[in-house]
Amino acid sequence: MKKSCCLILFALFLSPAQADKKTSARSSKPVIENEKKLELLFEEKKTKPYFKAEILAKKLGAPWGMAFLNERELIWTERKGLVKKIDILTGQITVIKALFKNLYHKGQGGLLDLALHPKFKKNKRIYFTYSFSKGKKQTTVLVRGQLKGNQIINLKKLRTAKDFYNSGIHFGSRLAFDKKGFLFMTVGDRGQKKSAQNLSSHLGKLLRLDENGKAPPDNPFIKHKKAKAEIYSYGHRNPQGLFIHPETGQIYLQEHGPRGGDEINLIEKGKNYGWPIITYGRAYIGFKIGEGTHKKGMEQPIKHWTPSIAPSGLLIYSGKKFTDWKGDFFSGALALTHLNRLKFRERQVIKEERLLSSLRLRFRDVIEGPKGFIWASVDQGMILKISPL
Ligand SMILES: [Ca+2]
Repeated sequence: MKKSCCLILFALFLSPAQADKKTSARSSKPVIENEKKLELLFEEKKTKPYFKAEILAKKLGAPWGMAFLNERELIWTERKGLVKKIDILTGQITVIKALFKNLYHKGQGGLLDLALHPKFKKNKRIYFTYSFSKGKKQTTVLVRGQLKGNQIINLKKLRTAKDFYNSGIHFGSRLAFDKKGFLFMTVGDRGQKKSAQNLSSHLGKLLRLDENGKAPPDNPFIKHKKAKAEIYSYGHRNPQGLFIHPETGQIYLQEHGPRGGDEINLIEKGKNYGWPIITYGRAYIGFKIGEGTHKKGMEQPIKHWTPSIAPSGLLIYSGKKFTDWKGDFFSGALALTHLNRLKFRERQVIKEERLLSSLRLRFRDVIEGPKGFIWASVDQGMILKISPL
């Protein structure tokens, strides 16, 4: 009421021509009253492409997974169990009410990734993964809810990764939809190495699910009596990066190795990615794990890092803002605190660059926004915007 009175008074002070201009601008596109100027954190002016990193939001919890709801609003999870969104033009942050039952927020556990349903615009459905506790044990679960106003309603558990263990580590997990509408979900080995090779367990696997969390009938182990029907690939340690290429449909999964041996894998249906039988890493106390780096019937990564960078979110850039970076892989690095960039030719890395390493930030997630800027979240409680200079 007050606002409209002010607008009328304001309009009275304008000449008719000005008033018209104002009205037409308002009707064609909403006017942003206070477009927020972002705080500059870093400028790269030595090696091309020149770019800058600015702070979209700070003093947050640990932002884990992010997605754009539309061109203006970015939603994210925080590990302690919060969901928030921000208007990227005004900087206004809104807490989204959501209740994640039995959330285990300790060690590496907590609220993890989120993904919007491919038809989110119509159905407002959002999927989340989190660490779920039952007694003294925990596992990773998948839930789905609906965004209504500023809350998530009808939260329902769709999938519980079997089995439960008492361990604060290796929950995974990332979510990604493919073009056909199937949902891929990574689950870590929970520190139970052998589980990654055991097809009757969901641990150390990439799962392929329908929109209701069920195994589609063409999954690779659907007819295998003792195997979990949801499994798509196995032999993974702790996959915290997953990206499905929007054009080629190729699935890339990124996982933490032990000491050394972090990997990016190009995923094929039903294949074994080797953990813990083959790895380029060693145990933290130095002894050898498994049988070496290669074995028949087990897949090789397309990239591995020793020493470990501890890769988290994964993005293959396809936007228009950075033409030099088109097709490049961006990985958030936690332990070695940088944004990792890889350029591939065929399946060979021809260039690796460690961006923003002087900031010493634990990069958790990295996504491309609708306009081609790159957005990264860091465990220090910030979300950054990366744009060309
Ligand atoms: Ca492997």
